[in-house]
Amino acid sequence: MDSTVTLALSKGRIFQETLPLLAAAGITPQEDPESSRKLIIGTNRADVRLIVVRATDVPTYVQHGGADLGVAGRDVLVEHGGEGLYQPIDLGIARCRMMVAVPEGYDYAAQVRHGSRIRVATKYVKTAREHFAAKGVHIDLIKLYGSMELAPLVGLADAIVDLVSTGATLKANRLVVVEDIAPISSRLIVNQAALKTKRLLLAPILAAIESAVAAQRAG
Ligand code: PRT
Ligand code: MG
Repeated sequence: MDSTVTLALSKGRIFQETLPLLAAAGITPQEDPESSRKLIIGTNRADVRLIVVRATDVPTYVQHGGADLGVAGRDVLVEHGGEGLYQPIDLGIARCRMMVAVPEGYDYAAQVRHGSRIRVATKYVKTAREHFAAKGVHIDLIKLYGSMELAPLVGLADAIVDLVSTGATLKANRLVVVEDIAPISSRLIVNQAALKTKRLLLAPILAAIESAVAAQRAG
């Protein structure tokens, strides 16, 4: 039986904010993915390794057993659908909000009142579909892979659905929030089969991360 644990992470904020939680579980990466080109990173523990993948690929790796554990934003998990994943812990990291935003001069409320079709650009297609369907607003969805903020500025869309943390990006592009869809944070996700077959290895790691999260929350 495979006696190693593989944790999938994305570079950037998720990696940085997961580090202290791993430290609490006694796990220290041997390299920094920002400076290393390695995609598999060893840790101080011979039986624990990290893999570095795109944020949107984390649930896919964990679902199919390419990794036993992963850290992914709720935004990414909603789009993935969550099949094959156990999602035991809200880590409370990489916090932001999923929002609807429009250009400063666009009268969103009036368009909604008149029952107009609204052109919405987003990377979060499922989230957007569900949000506007629940409101009974008809939309034309334009799928993008990044820089959603640009779409309304060049007439590609009337509105965007995107993540906002400080609001600086919206402000710099003269966009304003018109709806707050949901708060977002990252969760620890676990491959459902690994949870059984690697229980002895995984249980102490999950418990340590869970108490580190509780301690962080208590301040
Ligand atoms: O960047 P890349 O294309 O490689 O992938 P990614 O954007 O999927 O990864 P990454 O590392 O940027 O984001 C990983 C996770 O962090 C996301 O899935 C979210 O759960 C979470 N997170 C938290 C954020 C933000 N805050 C955030 N502000 N993800 C993205 N942003 C972007 C947002 O899309 C917008 O373009 O930052 C911009 C807004 O920031 P403010 O501070 O100007 O409001
Ligand atoms: Mg990004």
